[in-house]
Parts: sequence; structure tokens; C-alpha cells
Amino acid sequence: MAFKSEYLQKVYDKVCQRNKGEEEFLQAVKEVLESFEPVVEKRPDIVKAGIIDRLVEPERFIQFRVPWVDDNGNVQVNRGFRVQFNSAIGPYKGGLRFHPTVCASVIKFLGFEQIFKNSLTGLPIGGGKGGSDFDPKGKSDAEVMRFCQSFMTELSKHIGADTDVPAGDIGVGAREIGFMYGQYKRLRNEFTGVLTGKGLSYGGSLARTEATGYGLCYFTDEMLKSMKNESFKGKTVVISGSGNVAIYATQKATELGGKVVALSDSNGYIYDENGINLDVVKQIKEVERGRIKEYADRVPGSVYTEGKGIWSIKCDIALPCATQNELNGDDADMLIKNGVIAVAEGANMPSTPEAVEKFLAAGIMFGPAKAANAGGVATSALEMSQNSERLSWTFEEVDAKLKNIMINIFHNSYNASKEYGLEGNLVAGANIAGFAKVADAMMWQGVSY
Ligand code: NDP
Ligand code: 2IT
Repeated sequence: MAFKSEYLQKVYDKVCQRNKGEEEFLQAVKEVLESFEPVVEKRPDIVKAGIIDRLVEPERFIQFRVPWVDDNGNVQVNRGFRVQFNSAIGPYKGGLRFHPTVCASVIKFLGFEQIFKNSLTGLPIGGGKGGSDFDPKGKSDAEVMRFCQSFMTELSKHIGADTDVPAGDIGVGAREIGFMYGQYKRLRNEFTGVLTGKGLSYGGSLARTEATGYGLCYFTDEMLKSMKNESFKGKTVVISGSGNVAIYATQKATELGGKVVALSDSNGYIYDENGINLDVVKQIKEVERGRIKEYADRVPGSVYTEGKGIWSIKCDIALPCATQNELNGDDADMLIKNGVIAVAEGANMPSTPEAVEKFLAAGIMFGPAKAANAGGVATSALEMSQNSERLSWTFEEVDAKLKNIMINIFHNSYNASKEYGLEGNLVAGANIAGFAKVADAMMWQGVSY
């Protein structure tokens, strides 16, 4: 038996039976339920109300066909998803991911995590997620537009500014959000804050682009300061990925005095001992939509290595910002051996359960995704507020709110870990702190969902 509590074991067994073979979803549920051992002991009322039994079953799961026509006139068919996991504390909120690996399991794992993350932000947003197995890589702008229009034609039936508000994630950035927003408006004849991550000219928020990466660094800085009286100053930092989260984490880590020496993509990684030149990265990734390999051709002294292996680079702080399960037990061993002091997750569930266990056992400060990367969705919620009041706040205002939110998330997670006898275990702390508000709201609302 994996769980000490018979009740949690029963809940987990049922999840396994209902979601056979959905590895990522089962992994995410298991990790959260493990943190609930002390909760079910302390709170028989939560058990009696069936809160956890309900929490693991999405309120709604939508799957649909997305047909579109490519530039050669051929009909293509992709699969679209939206999971509306939990609306106890606010409208469903969460990104859309366009990547060939997207499937029901990936969408459900992300939607499940989003419930707790959104609750941790302290803002009124429920948990949701969506996406498609469409791969934007190598597609023309016109193809991406036709796909987005077809995807939104179905998705529009299920979302709304007060119902469910999608945003970006892997493969979905400003371009895709723009195409989807245009199609939603055309279908509904309604100019509303139905998506976040919008362009600044049509209702987007300043600092949303930077928010996840910046927020990750604000969280990490607070964790370093509070737990070990440390900071980014003079630290060597390794960041995986080279997309939205990785780029703005690099910027903020550098501003805070760290030296980021490596970035990656799904093909390989670059090492630059002088510190990454972010202007070059932005040109390659944001303007040219190229590969990280090209950095080594442009920056003398930097080296590109094909394949995984970025975690073999010696560093003080590691920020995985690419994708799920990108950092395994062996990678954790290497990082620990090389003297890492802190790991914080910009991506969703980038560390395998084995890696997390190793970090915690070695006393490494570890910031789990749902706490550390919540700055993106928090700023999305700030975008929703601005849309509702039809005003825009300055960059400085949004950034200050973001920073404050990240500092609070650290302390709420830390305090919850302490309250439940697991001081410093932010995995348990974030799960418990995120759960508390959702559970309370579900109790008040009776057996509605
Ligand atoms: P982007 O699409 O901008 O960038 C993704 C990056 O991760 C790219 O460098 C990509 O490389 C790499 N990557 C993606 N899939 C894989 C894979 N299967 N194996 C190896 N590398 C991969 O996405 P984001 O930066 O927005 O997202 C990165 C992570 O952060 C995701 O886990 C996302 O869920 C999470 N996140 C994002 C938020 C946001 O606001 N955008 C908020 C909170 C979390 P390549 O180009 O080769 O595919
Ligand atoms: O994983 C995430 O939190 C996101 N991709 C951001 C979601 C959002 O609604 O901004």
C-alpha cells in the first residue's frame, strides 16, 4: 500500500481504475494525495464531506475534433481538449498547450495542478487547462491561424469571461492568443476578457509576458532569503528550456545578481560561461522562432551540446522551465553532487517523484511548480481585473503586485508545512495551503459538484 491512510488509498485506487494508463495524471494525483496524510488525520469533516473524492474527478472534460486545411490544401485533423476541473473558488482558469505530446492524461494532470496553484495565488480563480496535439513548429502563420480559428470555433461554446478563461502555455503565445481572441469575438460579437495573455492593444496586461519567469525568481529569492539567508547574488544558475518562462527567468535571475550559464530546448543545450546574452536568445526564439543551437554560432565562447544533459552542468541554483519529467533521479544526483543549493520549478511537474524525494532528503531548498510558477496565472487574474474595470495598470503596479503574491505564496506554503509537522517541505506545504481554501469553499457550497 502506497498510503498510510486507508481512505486515501481507496481514493487513489479509484482514480487509477477510472483513468487507466494516464501516467502523468496519476503521478500528479499521487503526489498531492501523499501530502494529505496529515490533513485526513486532522480533518474528519473533510473526509466525511467527500471533498477529496470529488476533487480528483474533473467537473467537466471536453474533447473535440479540430479540422483545418494546410497550405497545400490538405485536410488535417487534430484533437482538442478542455478540462474544467474545479470551480469552487472562481471561474475555471488555466492555459492552453499546443504540443504533439498533448493527450487526456497531460491535460488532466495540468488541470489538477492548476486547482491548487490558482488557490495559492489568493485570487478568485478555479482550475482548468486545455490544448491540442497540434504542433505549431514548422507551420506557417496562416496555418496556425486556421488551426486556432477551428479550435476556438468549438472551444467558444464552453468558455466565457465569467465561466472559463484560457491563456497560453507551451506552444501558445501572443500570436496564438490573438488568433483565438479574434475568432471568439467574431463568433460571439462580444469584446470581453475571455482569454488572458492578450496583446496590449486589445486588453492585455503589462508584465503578463514576463510574469511566470519573474515570479519564479521572486519566489526563489524569498525562499533563499527566508530558509538560508541566501540570495541570487554571485550564484551560478542553470535554466532549462528557452521559451517564455525560461527567457524571463533568465532576465530576472540576472537582474537579481545571478549568472545564468545554460539554456536548452528539446534538441540540446547551450553553455556560456560568461553568462547568457539574452538579447541573442530573444532574437532567435521570439523573433526568428529558431533553435537554441544557433546561439553557439552567434556568441563566441559558448558551446552547444546535442541531447539532454543540461543538469550535468555545475550550478548553485537550478530552474527547470521546459516540461514535465525533464529532471529525473539521476539528474538530481548530479545536481546534488555538484553542490546545488536550491531548485525551483518554472515548468509544471518537471521533476520526477524520485528527483523530488532526493532533493528533499538532501536538504536542498525545493520550490514545487504549483507555488513557484504561479506568477503567470496570478498575473492573468490581474489581467481579468483590469478587463473588468476597463482600465490598465502600469508595469510597475502589476510587477509590484506579482512580487507581493509570490512572497505570500512562499510564506503560506512554508507555514502550512510547519503547521503539519513537515517544516521546510514546500511540496507538502503548497499542496496543503492550496487545498485549504478550495476545501472550505466546497464545504460551504454543499454537494453541488
Ligand atoms: P514555450 O512554448 O514558450 O517554451 C517551451 C520550452 O520548453 C521550449 O524551449 C521547448 O523546446 C521546451 N520543451 C517543450 N516540450 C519539451 C519536451 N517535450 N522536451 C524538451 N523540451 C521541451 O512554453 P512556456 O515557456 O510557456 O512553458 C514552459 C513550461 O512552463 C511548461 O511546463 C508550462 O506548462 C510551464 N508554465 C508556463 C506558464 C506560462 O505563463 N507560459 C505559467 C506556468 C507554467 P522546443 O522548442 O524544442 O520544443
Ligand atoms: O501553467 C500555468 O499556470 C499557465 N500556463 C498559465 C495559465 C494562465 O491562465 O495564465
